Amino acid sequence: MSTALILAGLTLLAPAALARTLPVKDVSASSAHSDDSGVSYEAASIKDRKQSTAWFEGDSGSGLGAWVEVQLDGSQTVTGFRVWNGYWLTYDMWQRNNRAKEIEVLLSDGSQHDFTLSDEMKPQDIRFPKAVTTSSVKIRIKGIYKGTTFNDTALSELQVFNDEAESFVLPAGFTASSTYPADNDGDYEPDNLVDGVLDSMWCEGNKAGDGVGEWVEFDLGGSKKVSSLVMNNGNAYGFSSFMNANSATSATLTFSDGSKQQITIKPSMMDQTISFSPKTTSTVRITFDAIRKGKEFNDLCISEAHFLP
Ligand SMILES: [Ca+2]
Ligand SMILES: [Ca+2]
Repeated sequence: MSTALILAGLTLLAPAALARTLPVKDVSASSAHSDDSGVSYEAASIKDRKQSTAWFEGDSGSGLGAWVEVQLDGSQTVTGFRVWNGYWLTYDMWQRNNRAKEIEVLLSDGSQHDFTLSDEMKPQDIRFPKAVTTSSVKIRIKGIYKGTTFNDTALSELQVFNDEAESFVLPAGFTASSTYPADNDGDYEPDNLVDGVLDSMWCEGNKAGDGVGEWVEFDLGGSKKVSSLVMNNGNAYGFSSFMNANSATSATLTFSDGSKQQITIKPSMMDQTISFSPKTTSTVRITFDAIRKGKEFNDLCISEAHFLP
């Protein structure tokens, strides 16, 4: 991911990482594409917490001038946004469809900011030169990177940020016992646990095991209070994906003073909050003690996980 540096197994979130994700109330677009089988790539797909679903403009050309707009919860201070450029279903489909290059960002006060996106299948953080106050963020496509097969332009996901502290304990970095190697669907690095996206995940990469004994450790970037773990267990892309991969059913939390607590995890991809005895700690390691086996893949995946104070 563009927000991460990977150093000898330690994944660090970039220091300038955007901080608090702002809720989006509504999404609209100049047009949306429907394919021959009736599948629609509507504007709402840019805000559904899935990187594999996209808004596609439905104009007759390559999409120059097409726009998508998110409405925030009233007037907000905004410092930037994160965009998943192109169609992230698979790396192959990302290459075959257009990606946005030059974009014009229009705010509710009528101001306009121009940016150039890079042509890579990584979430991109875009910062305004200084904080802006706006109730909406409209992205108009001014230039494209051409796909190899199709002439439609896609954006898969968008998050809008300000610089206030995140509502959860945002980790400074991660270490993991093992990580599944990147493939045509993307990567499985532990920073996928805190990207707010349900179909990006950390998966353990121990070929011999089913996930029992594997661990992921959160570096909290200093001493912080934690009292619960919010999780989307397994592969939370959808029900069949969830059933196909391993999910966790119990784990041990190990804190920086060496103390431990055991937690029970529901084998469900839905949001769950697991409370434990509050602890002030600089690291939390989650070691998985038991799993529910998937039908197809014998790897343990976790889609989202973060600690609340
Ligand atoms: Ca999406
Ligand atoms: Ca995720």
